[in-house]
Amino acid sequence: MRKITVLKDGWKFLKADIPAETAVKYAAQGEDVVLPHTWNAKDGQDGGNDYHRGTCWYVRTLSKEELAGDRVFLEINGANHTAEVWFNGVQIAHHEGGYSTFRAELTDIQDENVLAVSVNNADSDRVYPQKADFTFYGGLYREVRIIAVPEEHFELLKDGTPGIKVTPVVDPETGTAEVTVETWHNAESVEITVNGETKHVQNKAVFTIPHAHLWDGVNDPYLYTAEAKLASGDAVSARFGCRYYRCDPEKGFFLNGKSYPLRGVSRHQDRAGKGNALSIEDHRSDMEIIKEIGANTVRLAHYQHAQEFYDLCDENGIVVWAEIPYITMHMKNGRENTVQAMRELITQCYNHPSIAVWGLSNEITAASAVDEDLLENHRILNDLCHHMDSTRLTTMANVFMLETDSPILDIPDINSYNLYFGWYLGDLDQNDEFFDEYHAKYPDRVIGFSEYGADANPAFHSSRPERSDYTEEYQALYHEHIWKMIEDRPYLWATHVWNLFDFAADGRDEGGKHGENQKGLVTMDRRTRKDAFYLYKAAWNKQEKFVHLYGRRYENRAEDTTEIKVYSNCDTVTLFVDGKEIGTKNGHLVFTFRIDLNGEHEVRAVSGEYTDTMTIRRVSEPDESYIFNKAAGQVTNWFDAGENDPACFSVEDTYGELLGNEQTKAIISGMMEKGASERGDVAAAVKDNPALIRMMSRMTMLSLLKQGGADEESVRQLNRILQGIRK
Ligand code: GCB
Repeated sequence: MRKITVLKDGWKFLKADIPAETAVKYAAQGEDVVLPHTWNAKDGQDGGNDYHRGTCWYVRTLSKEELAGDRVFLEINGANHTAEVWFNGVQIAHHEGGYSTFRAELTDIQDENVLAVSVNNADSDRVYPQKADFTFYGGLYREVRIIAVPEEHFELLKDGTPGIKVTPVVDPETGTAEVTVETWHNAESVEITVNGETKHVQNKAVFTIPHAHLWDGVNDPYLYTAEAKLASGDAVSARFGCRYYRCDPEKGFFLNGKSYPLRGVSRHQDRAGKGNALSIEDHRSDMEIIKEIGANTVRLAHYQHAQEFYDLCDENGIVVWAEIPYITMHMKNGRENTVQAMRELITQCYNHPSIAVWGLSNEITAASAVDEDLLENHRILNDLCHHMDSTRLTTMANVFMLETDSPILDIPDINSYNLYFGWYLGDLDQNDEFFDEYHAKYPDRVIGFSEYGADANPAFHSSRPERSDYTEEYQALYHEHIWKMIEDRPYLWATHVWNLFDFAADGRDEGGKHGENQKGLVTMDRRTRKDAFYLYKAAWNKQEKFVHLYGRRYENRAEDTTEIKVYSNCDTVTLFVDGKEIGTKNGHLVFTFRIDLNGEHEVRAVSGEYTDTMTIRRVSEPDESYIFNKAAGQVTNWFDAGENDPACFSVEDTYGELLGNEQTKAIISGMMEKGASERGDVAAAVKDNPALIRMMSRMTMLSLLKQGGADEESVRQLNRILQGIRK
């Protein structure tokens, strides 16, 4: 028999970079902590990019009884980024990579034993991630377990393997699934059972399931179980799904032979106040929100997530993009770490039917050149994926600046781009144009939309939403555009909103919040669903009919008439103001009305039995609390360019023109540097990317400043300086 004990409490935590003996000696002075735990739950979420990154210790005593068993293993499911494990004064493990499971055997067990684990999230030039737009919470933030097994047992050490590998291959013609089950153990023979049939083999058995019950995404995520047992009593099992899929460059994703456009969201593993130390209830509640919005796919960014979450995806039919933290900046010493992370990801996640693709990297060319070392790293990872798994496709998420003829795009099986036109840079239409051009140029390549989004703080509102104003209304407008863009391009194999949830990026300081990326459709505490959430819910959720009034937090409006929008998956919506019927609209997802404002009004949207009500009121002056950038927000026509002397430089010149003159270049470079640093580490690292500079060069300085949230006075000031320099 196998006995699993979860080591939840009894830990002492020491926030000190000290030798193992010292940690053990002074453990009693440490803080009592309960796992899962991160030491960055607060300082990793409050901005300033100053959260504690270093070595900390977790120490626990273990009695002989807790370690009873013929062979005893320690399992750590996530220690970010690097861990060393000491048992009774001897180092028994060193693990690099903060998101995967690893194990070590505990030997020489005494009556009283001491386990000491050091975890380190400091800078490194070999362990990913180092440059990325999220907080690298340090800690033992997932379960730590003791696994006691008989002498004869299934393999536990190799890359955190589950000891059992199930490969179902479905024949589309007959619906028959051929299921290969492989196991690893130190025994002569194993008993393997699948679908009521049992075989005794050395380590590998093939089963045939006629008319297999398919794992059919959200429609019917049916799971089978494979069980393996040794004579000693040690047993392992794995759930699996019978399914097949393909990607068509013209028609997108097909699941089990039927068109199944993948439309969904991305997720980071963190929460307000908790960091990455999540409970199973946190995982479940995230899954409930994914189901509520009606997504059929999730990109589990930017690293391996908890096994519990992949399980939830299996159970709920959510197709997963799984990836390793090879992100933003290629490190020449990091190759081994990427290979190990990919080996562990595939070994540990192989059996999950929800996973459709392995992601090789994310925006890796943002802060690195496409050179031979980077290409070779990708080829090695791509080959490794195919070698370890012949059933899944590889992909990568490319940064918008990557030229579409880059040789890196030839490496993975299918392509994807992260585009933020209409947020960081450029206009919304550029998203449409990008895909149209790509698809026309490469009609045989499969392309997807791996990230898009716009930040919104639900405190900020406007009737004239603009890019970079951080209003809920701009975010909604942005997504209305993108949703339509996607609808018109069925060839996109998958699309993932960045992000379902706001998440911590301690280096950020923008949009009225410190340390948060606010592109979420839901706030980091999961309490507020921003308006854009309901646009997608209307588009995707076929089960739960609803009407949602947009703008409920935009209560005070300084205008005579105002727009009322309703997001709904019903066909008809009727609007009432103060009980009086205003009108009925037939439509699809977005229903727009205009009403007069004079005083306080109760607005009610109704479709059959579904209804939503809000209160808004006419105010004489704009409500200041709704404006993020107060200085810029107050000015409607905030810069009158007519006065400029064309013989001299001005903010109306393009960024490129200003970079072309030594004097003006010196002036604007400092300003741009400051702007980038407010958007965190990544923006600061990316700002010198030549392709980005090329794109920005075509934009006027005025539009770049506006986008960066510059106030009117500093724009005028800069303009005065530039006007003093002759062209
Ligand atoms: C990206 C990155 C993601 C960031 C996002 C953003 O392209 O892949 O990690 O969080 O942009 O919000 O800037």
